[in-house]
Amino acid sequence: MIKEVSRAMGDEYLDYLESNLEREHFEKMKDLGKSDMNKFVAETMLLCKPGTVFIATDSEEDRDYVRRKAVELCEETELATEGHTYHFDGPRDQGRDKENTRYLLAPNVHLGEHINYMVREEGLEEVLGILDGAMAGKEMIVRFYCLGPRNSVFSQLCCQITDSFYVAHSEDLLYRPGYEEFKRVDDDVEHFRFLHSAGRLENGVCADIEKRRMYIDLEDNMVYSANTQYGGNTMGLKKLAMRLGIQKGLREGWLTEHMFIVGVPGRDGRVTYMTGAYPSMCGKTSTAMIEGQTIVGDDIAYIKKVGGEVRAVNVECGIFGIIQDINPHDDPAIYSALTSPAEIIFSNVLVEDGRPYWLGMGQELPRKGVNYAGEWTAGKKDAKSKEIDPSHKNARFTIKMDNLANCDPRLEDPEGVTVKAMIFGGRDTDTSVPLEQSFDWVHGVITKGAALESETTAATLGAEGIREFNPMSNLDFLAASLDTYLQKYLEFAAVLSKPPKIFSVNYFLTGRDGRYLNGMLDKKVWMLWIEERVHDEVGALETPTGMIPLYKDLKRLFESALDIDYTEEQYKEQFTLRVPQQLAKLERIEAIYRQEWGIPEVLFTMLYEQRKRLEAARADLGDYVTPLMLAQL
Ligand code: SPV
Ligand code: MN
Repeated sequence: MIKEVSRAMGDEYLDYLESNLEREHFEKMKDLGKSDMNKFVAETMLLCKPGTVFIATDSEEDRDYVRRKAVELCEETELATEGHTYHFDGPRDQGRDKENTRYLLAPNVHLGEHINYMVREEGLEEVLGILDGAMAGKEMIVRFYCLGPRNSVFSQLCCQITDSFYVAHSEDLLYRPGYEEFKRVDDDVEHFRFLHSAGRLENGVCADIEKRRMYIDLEDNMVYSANTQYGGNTMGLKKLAMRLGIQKGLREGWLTEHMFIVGVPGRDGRVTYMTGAYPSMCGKTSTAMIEGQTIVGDDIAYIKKVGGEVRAVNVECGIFGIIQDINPHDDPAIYSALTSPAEIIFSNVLVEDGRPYWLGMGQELPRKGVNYAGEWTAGKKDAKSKEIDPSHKNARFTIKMDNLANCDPRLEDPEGVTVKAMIFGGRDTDTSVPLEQSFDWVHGVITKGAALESETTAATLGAEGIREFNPMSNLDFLAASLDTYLQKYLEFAAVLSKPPKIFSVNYFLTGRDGRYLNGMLDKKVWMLWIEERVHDEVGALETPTGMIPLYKDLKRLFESALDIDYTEEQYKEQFTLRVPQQLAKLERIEAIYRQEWGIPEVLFTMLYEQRKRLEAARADLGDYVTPLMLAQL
């Protein structure tokens, strides 16, 4: 086991590397000059027993090697357009596996009802056992990256070891190179380490899926991932690093959030930056890509207080985005990027004749091709007699941000961008209005963030369409108990004279006939309203749950932004307060927090006050309260 080896080897890791690495690779480790990294690489070699080892620097040559090997080893296949490749994960490996993703904790540490964890010693024994010899006959790749812009207070150094060239290639597109950055910093700078092995492969996919494990060792800033290929389980720097980032942020007084960052255009050429947290597959990337805006990030943000302001950076510099429903009408910017020559990996799409196809792409799909389930023809069924979609709902694309025409010029700004608004959104078919501002920071953190619910999607394995509690859209990644997370969140902006304003959005509200009440493009109007609201340029109507837009402002914005005649009837239906549903939600949320320990009392006070306001509105105006009724009060 890693621990025993380290005791036996004392300071001799570099000697071990010298004897066991090819000269060229040994020189790279020697030049790096980091004893912790020597130890990590040597111990992983002893544990995983790879056939060969490739140490990658930031050089174009090394990036090229990774790209080439991914194709040579058939982890990726070239498509007709230059730079495009595709990759398939196994049929049972198409999303994040929440059940087998666990924190490893000391026996006396508990993180509450909603977080998956196990005793550290047991978890380590199990996962190290699985990884023992896992790279036999394979090449082990060692990659150094930097989360956040380089040379910044936000920079977080990471080392990824993997035996998958697809994983290494994806991370090369998604993260900033970090070899030179590692070289530059002191030996004791905190870093995150990730070890992944796809394990035994059969026909190019993981053969031992039942031994799929993602174990996060919070004590050691280290994550183990085995017997899986799907990006969300394997790319250490994505959701696995997010957990280590959450832990570090809570310790140091900053936030790691499941948020996009966008620049929204306003009057006189100003750009207002906002962040938004939505669970996976709820419109986060498409909101970040709205036409006219500039994108800083689509998935993960580090958020810090700098000089009395809230500032954010994109942890990543690429997108691992959902491809379904990207078409020239709804997402012209991404569609155009995905159909132009550039370095792009398509995963779990349908491929026919060298071209990628996906559901909702705005054209008819071929009736045959190849997908993650093998040769595919329309109507093909799986072992459970369920029809196999041509492309998986969680099929993805991986692309560097700077390939996008709307990439924000401040993506690499070491100071980040100033956040004026934070938005929380979920997949909620029956309760919340499409857009609402909270009364203030505390009301927003609690009733918009901590009370967020959303229906499950194909981004994680398991049933879809089930309403789940998902505070800040971050529940899957929380590396702390809910009480600690909430307390720190509330405190984060308490000292600021102008904290970001908090909003909620809901793109999925349905009417009585079950049809969505909003079009895919309406979110552009919501973003523009938020932009004006942040600058106090529009009024709002107070409701028991927050502040909603006035009809006249939405009418103006629908017309100017989308050339749509937004009717009063639509406004009324969309913005009617559904009191019974709101009350039921409060009850659900309160019951959840009552099960936890140490939840800040203010949460219960806020929920209680909201309930009282709703009950008063119901007594005066009935179950369904239109904006007009409220305006006439
Ligand atoms: C998500 O599911 O939230 C994603 C993709 O952004 S994954 O890498 O699977 O986390
Ligand atoms: Mn995500």
